[in-house]
Amino acid sequence: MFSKVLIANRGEIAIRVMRTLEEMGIASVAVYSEPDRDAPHVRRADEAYLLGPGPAAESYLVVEKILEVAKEAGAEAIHPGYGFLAENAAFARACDEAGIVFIGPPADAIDAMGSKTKARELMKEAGVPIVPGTTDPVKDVAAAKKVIDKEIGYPIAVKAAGGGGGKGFRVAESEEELEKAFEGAAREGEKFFSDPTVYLERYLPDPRHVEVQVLADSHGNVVHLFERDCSVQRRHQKLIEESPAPAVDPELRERIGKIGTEAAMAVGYRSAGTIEGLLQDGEYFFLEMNTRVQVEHCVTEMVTGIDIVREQVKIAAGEKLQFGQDDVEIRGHAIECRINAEDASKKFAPAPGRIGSYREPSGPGVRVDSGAEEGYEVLPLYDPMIAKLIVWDVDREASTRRMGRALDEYDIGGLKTLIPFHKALLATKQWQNGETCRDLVEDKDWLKQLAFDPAPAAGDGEEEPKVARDYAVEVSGKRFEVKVIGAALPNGGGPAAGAARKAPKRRERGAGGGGGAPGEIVSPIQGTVLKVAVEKGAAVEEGALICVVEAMKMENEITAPMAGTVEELNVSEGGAIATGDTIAVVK
Ligand code: MV4
Repeated sequence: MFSKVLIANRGEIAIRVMRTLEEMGIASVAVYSEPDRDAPHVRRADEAYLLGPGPAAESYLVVEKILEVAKEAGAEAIHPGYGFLAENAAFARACDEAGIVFIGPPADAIDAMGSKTKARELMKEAGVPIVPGTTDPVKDVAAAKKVIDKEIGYPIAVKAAGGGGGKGFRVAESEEELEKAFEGAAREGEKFFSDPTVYLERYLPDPRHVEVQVLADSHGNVVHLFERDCSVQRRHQKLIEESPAPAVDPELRERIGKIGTEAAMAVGYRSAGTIEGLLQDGEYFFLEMNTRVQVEHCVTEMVTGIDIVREQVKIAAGEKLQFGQDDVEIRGHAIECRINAEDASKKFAPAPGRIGSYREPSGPGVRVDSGAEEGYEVLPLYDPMIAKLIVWDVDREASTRRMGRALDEYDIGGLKTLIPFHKALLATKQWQNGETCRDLVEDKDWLKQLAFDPAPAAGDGEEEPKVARDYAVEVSGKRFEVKVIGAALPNGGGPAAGAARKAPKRRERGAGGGGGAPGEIVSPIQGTVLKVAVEKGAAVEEGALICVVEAMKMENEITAPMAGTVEELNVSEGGAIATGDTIAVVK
């Protein structure tokens, strides 16, 4: 098993992965962008390293930098989370070449499923039912007209071959709309995936989005963890997910589960993956495969009791699945609501900003996977999903009630979130009848009732004066936490700012504000004393080296806060030291 894993992601999923790693006794390495310096995922990790500026293209997507950090930190594996590099075959290959385990599928499986036409062809060959349509790209509108007239008919779905998740997806109700749909899909494919290739599918009028979670190890074992229904979505953004799917009975469950495992076997899959499909009138069609852990994996964890991330890590380490298909049981019903910083009454417009008050729901059957906290700023740079609220109860009705209760308990002040939308949607007849709610999420009048009152701004700059303050410092791009004890400086910069100005290289930790006795040097970190530079009774200059403490493989110099005599010295070379210990007293 690995001893240290890097998480190439941010927010709730980075924290989600770290939780599992901690339970497995594996150290976690976070990476972060400049605006994420103080983000919860950074503080949650055992170590953290700066990648670069805010834009993902300069930080979370920089393959070389991430691999460099993994090597420097000594991480044996990388978990990509979802989004960013999770389905980037080149990244998976670069990890292989660098001798670092990519916690995910083989790069070839990512490639095979990344091309939607190739995936359809593979699935067709494997006997997996696909939505009727083409498995080859369609070169132009004239060619499209031909196949539609001969084989598929209208309405037709035009989809980008490099697409997925609804990007590059257009519908033509009739031949008149074909050209526009074709060009729209091609343009979007070019824009998002640098590939204007499109293919055609019969457009199903009112399907349900039903997907199957699979796990495959490197010893040929494949199991499925049943299905999730993700039909409540808007502009292809899933909003609510649940397991089991309301429209799936035990017989259909077994059938689509088998489709899932067969699809995984057909691509030589390994790790956790999802087979997305459409369910229409009891017929199930393969749509695409997601070769990553998904946002909505949690509902499956709640009904099966299986930690999907833990299985991913074990599989990546070469372990065998410890259970077979017959051991997997589905129990009760789980629902997930995505808590996005968005305003549903304004076409789900992103609503970034600073969170004021923040209180998470808890109690029986409630799980919150969050990347936010009080004072956290939701940045327009990244995904507006700040948390996921997941509940479990014995059945769909009880689970819905529990979700309502948990949403009521959830207090997020200072910005607009989807909490009111979720409350309203779960209260509708459509949801209670297990409908897809497709019209509802587009219904302007219905959404208008969710308008927010003009909210007072979050109380900025009203922080209480603190005796102890936590600061983050970066040394060669690696992040350390420093607790500085003492009152903040009147200029508001805080003791660390002053210390940093005075001694850019030799940081004066724990000495800045003179907390406790003046001249008392308190250890800001936990570690091992590598070197003691002074003797008891020695005269020292301000800024003189007292000792060197090694923590997290970095050497930290502890210096004298003022000139004087070393009256007390409590450290010796090779000794252990804890945060808050008095190292020495200089008078
Ligand atoms: C479809 C479809 C109808 N026919 N494909 C693709 C991406 C995913 N976000 C939804 N997608 C759809 N693909 C064909 N051939 C309808 C959808 C669809 C949908 C499906 C189930 C539940 C809700 C949906 C909302 C929008 C689009």
